[in-house]
Amino acid sequence: MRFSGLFLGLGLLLCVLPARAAEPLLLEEITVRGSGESPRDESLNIREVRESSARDVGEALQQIEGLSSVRRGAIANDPVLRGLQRDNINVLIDGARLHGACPSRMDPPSFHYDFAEVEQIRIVKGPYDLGNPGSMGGLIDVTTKKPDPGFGGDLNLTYGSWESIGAAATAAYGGKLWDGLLGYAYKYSDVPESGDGKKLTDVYPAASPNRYRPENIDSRAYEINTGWVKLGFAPSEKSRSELGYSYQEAQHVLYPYLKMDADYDKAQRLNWTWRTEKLPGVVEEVLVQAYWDRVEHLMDDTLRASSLPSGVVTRPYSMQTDATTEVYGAKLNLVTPVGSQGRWRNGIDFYARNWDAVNRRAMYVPLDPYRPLAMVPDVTTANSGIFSEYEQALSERLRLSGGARFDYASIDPNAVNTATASNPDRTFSTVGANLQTTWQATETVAIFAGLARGSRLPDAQELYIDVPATAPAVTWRGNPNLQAPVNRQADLGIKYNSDGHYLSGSVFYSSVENFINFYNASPTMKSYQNIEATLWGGELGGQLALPADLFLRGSLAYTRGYNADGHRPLAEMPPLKGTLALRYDSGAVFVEVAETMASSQERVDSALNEEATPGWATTDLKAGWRYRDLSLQAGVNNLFDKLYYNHLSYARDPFVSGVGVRVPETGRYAYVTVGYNF
Ligand SMILES: [Cu+2]
Repeated sequence: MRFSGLFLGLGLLLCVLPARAAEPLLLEEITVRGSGESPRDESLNIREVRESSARDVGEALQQIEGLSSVRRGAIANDPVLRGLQRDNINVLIDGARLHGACPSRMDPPSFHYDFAEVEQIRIVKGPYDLGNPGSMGGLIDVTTKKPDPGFGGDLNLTYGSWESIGAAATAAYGGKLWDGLLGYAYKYSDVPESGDGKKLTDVYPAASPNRYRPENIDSRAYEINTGWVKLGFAPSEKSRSELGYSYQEAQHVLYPYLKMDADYDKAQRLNWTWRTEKLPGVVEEVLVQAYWDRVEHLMDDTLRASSLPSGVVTRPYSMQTDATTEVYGAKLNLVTPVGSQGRWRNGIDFYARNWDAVNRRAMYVPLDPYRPLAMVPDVTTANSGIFSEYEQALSERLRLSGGARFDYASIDPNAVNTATASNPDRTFSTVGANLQTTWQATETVAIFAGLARGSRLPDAQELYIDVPATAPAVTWRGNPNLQAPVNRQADLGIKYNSDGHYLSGSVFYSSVENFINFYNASPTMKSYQNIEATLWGGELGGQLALPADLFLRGSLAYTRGYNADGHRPLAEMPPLKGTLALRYDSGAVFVEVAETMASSQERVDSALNEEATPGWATTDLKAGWRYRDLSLQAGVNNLFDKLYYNHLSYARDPFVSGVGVRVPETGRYAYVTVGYNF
């Protein structure tokens, strides 16, 4: 094994170099987790992101109980929160909306930035975020790094199996008046192998039109360059203005789960904020924000057998989708203190999103091959919202908060397609509200209860997508009459927190009126419908400091989804999943072994030909060492090279890229990371 040398090297270094005095970093984290966060709020800090060996933010988030992800290739994990995904949850960056362009979600929002930009990720489970429109199932908000005072920087280099490389460098200067930050990241990987030693691109039967052409089976899986810059200006200690820009270009991203691969994704983000804090007695915080982002995505089947030249295929591809999405938005938030115990937060916000996808297929109209078709017909969504929430401490131990949010939105398709005659402009009014209480019952036990209502807009794809096909092939068409779903949810949580350990448990029940469900409208038509759905479940998580610098961490999460109209399970629900990890951490050296287990998922949506998935368990091993500004880390994921399948990570009918073909998870993955921080 090519890594044995590196591990030996790491082992030698550990023996030779003096370890730094123990730093109770992990203990501090446990204390923060235990006391600072209510059971429905979670966060992932940069240490955990860095340590996770995950290839993107979506993958890193999986270590939080209640979060899982859909993966369609070697990268580009799409987060799922308590069984809800896509627009059912908000995935934001610095509070700004960022959407992917691909109608098959090859490029989910969290794909468009690099780890090295991230400081912290905040997660709100359930519809308790009123500060943004559309947090119907919850919120995942990524906070990017700010420069620390003085000169500083970071260098990180990861090398792993299948020639995977993750390299990132940032340089920053933080002055009294001005600060700035520059960053660059590069990611690359060949095609990973699954536990049976086969490439993920080598899963198709020899006769499948979706099989990779022989010369592409062993090609690169992705190559991504990201650059970013941030400028800060602080005219006083209490106010700061920040302007950030980032550009990311992904090339040659393979999606064995789908029928096409991405030629490129080009993502630009521009974000400006101005924040003033602590104007005595009047204002606790004022935030003004304006942002813009744009993603271009091109995918085709050039690498597959379906694009081999034939009577109809006269271009390098037989199908191609050229997609673009653009968002601009602004918000104004104001937090005012009320007495010594109250806090009143108000805000207005606006965003507009345009989404356009043009599809070209050789075989769609035989007499006019490659005729462009408005797949997502140049749709503009404009949303304006206003919210108000109030928090009051009733006693030292009891806090109460509540608020409401109103949104008005218009959605207008601007291009003509084969469904245009029935594509009306739509308007939506949505309401969100919640009532929450936290009761510190004893020194160590806190109880949380919440009632909330949240909503979201149907997206342009669910309303207007048009991919016509000649029967018996299946047409994929939006439903322009969809209503906005409304989630009514109840949450109960309990947290036990004592010196060096905590245990947190929560349960939720959610009833979604007009849940948007993908379904079989007829044997030759797939579309979207509003249904009544219920979801319930819970999470259990905890960390425990043991003697001799040992730490135990465990988590368990379950979600059950039910389609009350169809009297069957909801599609794409994660199975029961848990993790148990034991870690030795002296502050300078750590070693961790983690076992991740998922049960089988038998609850499937038969109407979408969803198949049951067997359970699995994998073992991950990692070790790290820190000396002054230098850190070294190595690990092996899926140590025993198990062949297994993630229930969520394959495309459902009709997008399933070959009858009966499922793409397994990756096999044994070994990596080494070197970090230098100054
Ligand atoms: Cu795509």
